[in-house]
Amino acid sequence: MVDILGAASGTNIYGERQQKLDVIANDTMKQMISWTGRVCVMASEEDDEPFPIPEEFNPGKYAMLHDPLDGSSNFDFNVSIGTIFSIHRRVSGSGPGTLEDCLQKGRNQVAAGYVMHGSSTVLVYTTGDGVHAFTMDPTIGEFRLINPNIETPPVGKYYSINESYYHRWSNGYRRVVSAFKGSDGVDHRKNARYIGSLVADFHRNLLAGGVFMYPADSETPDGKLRLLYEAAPLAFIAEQAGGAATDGKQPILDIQPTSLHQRTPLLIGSKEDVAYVEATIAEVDGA
Ligand code: FBP
Repeated sequence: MVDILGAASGTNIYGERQQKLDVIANDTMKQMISWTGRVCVMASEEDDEPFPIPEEFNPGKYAMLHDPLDGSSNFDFNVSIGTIFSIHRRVSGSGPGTLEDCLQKGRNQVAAGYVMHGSSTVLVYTTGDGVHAFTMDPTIGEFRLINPNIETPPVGKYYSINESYYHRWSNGYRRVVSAFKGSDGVDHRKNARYIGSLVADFHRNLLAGGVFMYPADSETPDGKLRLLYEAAPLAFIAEQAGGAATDGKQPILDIQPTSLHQRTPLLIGSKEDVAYVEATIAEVDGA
């Protein structure tokens, strides 16, 4: 427990100062998974390049992409954070995997999930057959099934967006957020919740219904969140739970990745709420 909080010495490919816990989590994921014979390559939000599994570890048939610890601005303050993973079947031949195995559309995922490190440790995953949640029972050190076949309400209670960026938003997003505050009467009114940890904000909306928005804006023209490590795995879960996930224009799962660390705007959650936001920004900002 000594000396694990605060910033590490390095920066990641985004120029962000890595937190010590980022590095510990990233190393732990690689140490625990790379030798299992199940994966051929691992790609992490914290590593510039993919990590091809060496021959002596019997590279397996899956490519694994992960955000070892999401919610870095909350690490030191005991706020819920998460670990996100996305699994694809390899497309390259045998042996150590390649970048090609990582740059696959989200629609090709065979599994995706996250672990939320909060008041309890919760694992949520899908393999394309519904979404299931488990809680870690520390008395036996095992995850117990608590919520099988999760379905997200089509219209949700919450909206989640960092409103301190209001001045950077398009008029479309300003219209949406004021509608959620009741500017057009009660029709779209919702309660505001923003933790600043994507996994925690997503998990609440997955269960209670709601919409999380991290749009492109004047300072982040491509949005902030990472397509392969954050948006695509959560989009697979959202769609499997009857929700939706888009970049404002197209489903996240249909975006063909062109680089390992590409960002995307993200609009995710209850199906009708995502549709309402998309329709409003198309009407106000133009298609
Ligand atoms: P990392 O912590 O993995 O870099 O993730 C990005 C993130 O922290 C998300 O968890 C969260 O939704 C978002 O950034 C918060 O960004 P902002 O502080 O701009 O609202």
